[in-house]
Amino acid sequence: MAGTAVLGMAAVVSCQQKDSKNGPYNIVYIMTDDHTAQMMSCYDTRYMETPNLDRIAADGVRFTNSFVANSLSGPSRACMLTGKHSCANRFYDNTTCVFDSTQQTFPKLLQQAGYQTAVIGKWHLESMPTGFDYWEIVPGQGDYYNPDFITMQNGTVHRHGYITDIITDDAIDWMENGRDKEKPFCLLIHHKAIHRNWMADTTYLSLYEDKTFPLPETFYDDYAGRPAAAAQEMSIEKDMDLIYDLKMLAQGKDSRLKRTYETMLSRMDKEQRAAWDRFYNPIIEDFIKKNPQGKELAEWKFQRYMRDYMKTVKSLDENVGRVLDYLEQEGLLENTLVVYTSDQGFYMGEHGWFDKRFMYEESMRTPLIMRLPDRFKRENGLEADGANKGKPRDIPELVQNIDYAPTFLELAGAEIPDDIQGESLVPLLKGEHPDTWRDALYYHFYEYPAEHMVKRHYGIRTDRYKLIHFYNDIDEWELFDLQSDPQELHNLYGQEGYETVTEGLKSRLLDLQEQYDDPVRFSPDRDKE
Ligand code: SGN
Ligand code: CA
Repeated sequence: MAGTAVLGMAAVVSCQQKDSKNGPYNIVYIMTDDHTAQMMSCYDTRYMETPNLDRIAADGVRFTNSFVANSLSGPSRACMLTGKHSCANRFYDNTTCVFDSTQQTFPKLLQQAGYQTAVIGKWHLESMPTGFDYWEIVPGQGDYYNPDFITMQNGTVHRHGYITDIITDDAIDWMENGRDKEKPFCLLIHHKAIHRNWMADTTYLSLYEDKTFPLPETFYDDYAGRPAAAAQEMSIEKDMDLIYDLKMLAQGKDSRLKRTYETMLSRMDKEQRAAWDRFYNPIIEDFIKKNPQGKELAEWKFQRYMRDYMKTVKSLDENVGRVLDYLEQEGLLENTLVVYTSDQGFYMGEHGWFDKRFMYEESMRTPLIMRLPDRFKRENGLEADGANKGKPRDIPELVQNIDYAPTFLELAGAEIPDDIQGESLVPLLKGEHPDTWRDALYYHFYEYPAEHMVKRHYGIRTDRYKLIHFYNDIDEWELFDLQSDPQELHNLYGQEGYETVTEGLKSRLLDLQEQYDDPVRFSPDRDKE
């Protein structure tokens, strides 16, 4: 220990040479699972405060029209890594696909450009990560309590604690001790939270219990004119499991997912389990006493769902705060882009649902906020004046998760290969609004038949309209005017007066299917018959 002071001095000196403030930008990309914009106060103030996420937006930008290409974990991650739609990266669904890890991804291209790359947390692509100098991932969906991690040597290590804390600890540890500080870095922090079944850290179990949330206006949607919406199995009322999802272990009836929940509980140590039971047991007793039925039960489930989800977000927000504090303390904010997004959006009771998958707004949308490097802001004349300080700058253009890869490559000064289908967001980050920016987004969801029974569909979303085609064991079109019907309740397809709009959208849809080379296309001729 005697040499610590001397070593400390040396570290200060060499630190000044390292982590160059003028070199290529670092990227810290934080992606959560199933965290929807409704549950972030920088997007929506109705439900909960997320002060640390709001810090990211306040020092940067908030994309107000950010979407995914295929609203499901693995596919979304594959789109993000490759900058390509599912049809091009060939990871269509969570259940049958294995990511071809030999294909081009942005981490590999960043490595070639001299970056150190790392991914920590949920991976969910079946094959092992490639293109990373360091990785540690959770198997499959991972566990909230005392999770296992697969490490680079393919060994499984068991860790004690709550997953959101552990992922953050390891991410900070890699930035501090694991990386080569002479090189720019790109760190992907992939949280398991807020994925089902929303198991909160015991520290936060008591939060939000005094709150009662208004039911979303569409909670009792009857799905009239939308048969695919009617066929789903993701209803809070019918499909949300009392034991597994809402933790009512001994409420009398058994359930399909009881065993899964018990396995999760069995991972807890004595103290964690005691805190868990202390909190949930009185709620179980009260539930048994009240024995709600029908609408009362549906609404009881909604309230519990909201609370558990929010508690899980709370840990996430706190841990994002820790990452921001670390970057600030180390002087890294000068030269580091911090991105926060989710693998897709989520239903918080809208249409009566939980889960995602559909091309309808709540799940196709995904939050996207970025804290811009201080140097980037200075160099692009983006420093907020007094009045705007602390407020995010909104970017309204239509953006999609295939855009992240080219954005990071451009920021790194690397070339963007021609086969990347996304567009770099850098011009938008600089405050430009190019006339040539895309006017429509393409979407394609494949995982059917499968859990939640959301039928296969593809579609197009413009600023104003959405046209969806459900196919496979159904052949149904839906058209929504998002301006007059933002909740997507009134299917206008085939209605008088919408012929021209429909024709135009179909033709643009076909253009997009050609542009992205999607072999699944509708036949315009057959459809005219
Ligand atoms: C699990 C969940 C589903 C969820 C999928 C996909 N069921 O299978 O509710 O839709 O993951 O989610 S569970 O009983 O295992 O919790 S994704 O975000 O990974 O795509
Ligand atoms: Ca997800």
